[in-house]
Amino acid sequence: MTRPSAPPPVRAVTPETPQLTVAAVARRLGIAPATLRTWDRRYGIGPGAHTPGTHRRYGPEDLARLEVMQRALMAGATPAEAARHARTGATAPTLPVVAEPDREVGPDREVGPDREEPDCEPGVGDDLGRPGGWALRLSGAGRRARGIGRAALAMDATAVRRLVAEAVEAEGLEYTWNHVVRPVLGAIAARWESTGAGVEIEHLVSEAVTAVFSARGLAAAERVEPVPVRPVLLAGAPGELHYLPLVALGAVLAERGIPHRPLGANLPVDALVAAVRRIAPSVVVLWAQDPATADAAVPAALPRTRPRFRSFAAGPGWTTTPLPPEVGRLDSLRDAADTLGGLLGVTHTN
Ligand code: B12
Repeated sequence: MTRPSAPPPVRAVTPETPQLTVAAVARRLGIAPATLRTWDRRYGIGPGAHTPGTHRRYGPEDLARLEVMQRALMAGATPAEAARHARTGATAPTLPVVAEPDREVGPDREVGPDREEPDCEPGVGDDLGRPGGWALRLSGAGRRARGIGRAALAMDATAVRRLVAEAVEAEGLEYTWNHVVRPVLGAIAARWESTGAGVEIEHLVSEAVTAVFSARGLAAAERVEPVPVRPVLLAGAPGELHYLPLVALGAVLAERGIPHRPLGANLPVDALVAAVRRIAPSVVVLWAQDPATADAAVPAALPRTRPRFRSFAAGPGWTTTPLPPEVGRLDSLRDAADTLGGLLGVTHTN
């Protein structure tokens, strides 16, 4: 029996090689079909074998190049930089987001040859400048938020998590929460409001942020000498599924050495009461995002314990709910961390 003289080339384009349409590739990357056409026209990142007058079809190598381009965009490159990167065939972009701190890269620094480029201005992934559709409107946000927006639209959970972790590492928890995570969440919510689409993206980003902030809090708890005070209890009000801000608060408290017990979203009243009895906290913080879950009966149901604890209502839901004077209000991550730190005698300089 004779053996074939050489194995067939691995990436040869044969009639069986999958050739994807513009729509299929756009779906896969989470970008607008118009953006794909723009990348082709403007940067030459298109199907290798496209003849004018015929439908574009993308093969595996074209797709690989687009993925390099997209990774570069997620890392904060402009489309022109990302395209250069993709054309040179590099696989692991080393991009300015590492060299340039996010806080120095305002929107003005991002203008230039790509200013009119519809694939990134004014919304990430926007093809027509309309709210909703493919877009996440992040025009005032920095490179990190825009990169996370792109990764989120592509539903690339690993990239979202990595980019959030990089932001925390470089900029710290508070900055990342206020200037990277919140703008992305706001943009996702705006897209949902105008299109009704994207709850899955909201979930994906929430999971990634929770994972990164929780891991950071855990690492801090092992590194930072704990302050000898009773713990802070963090809970989402009954019926309330929003809890991310308390995840952020938990991580910040851990960095300040303040022990806390995170009890998650939607904690039933009887469970909250049982937790207060068992933990004997110094402070209880109750998050309500929605006025419908901001029920004054919940803080009122908390048992009177000795030693006593202070309770705080946090989140926009409580804004219109009348609360007894002994229940304080917390307005922001900084306000919450500083107020609790002050109460517990933990001073923090920043
Ligand atoms: C992430 C998210 C989710 C996640 C929550 C995951 C989690 N583990 O928390 C999931 C997917 C579960 C979810 C579900 C829903 N959500 Co939702 N969600 C959001 C989103 C995008 C962010 C929420 C958040 O963390 N906000 C906190 C910060 C980011 O809000 P902010 O306005 O920037 O900050 C203000 C304050 O909160 C304060 N602040 C900021 N950070 C901190 C930190 C601390 C410690 C403190 C004290 C204060 C503070 O400062 C700001 C000034 O007020 C918001 C949109 C948004 N931008 O808030 C919608 C939003 C809250 N959701 C909304 C809705 C409608 C829903 C759903 C009903 C349907 C849906 N879209 O999926 C469900 C069910 C909710 C329920 N029954 O509880 C609406 C609420 C509308 C309303 N009633 O007011 C919003 C506003 C989206 C929208 N524009 O329509 N959601």
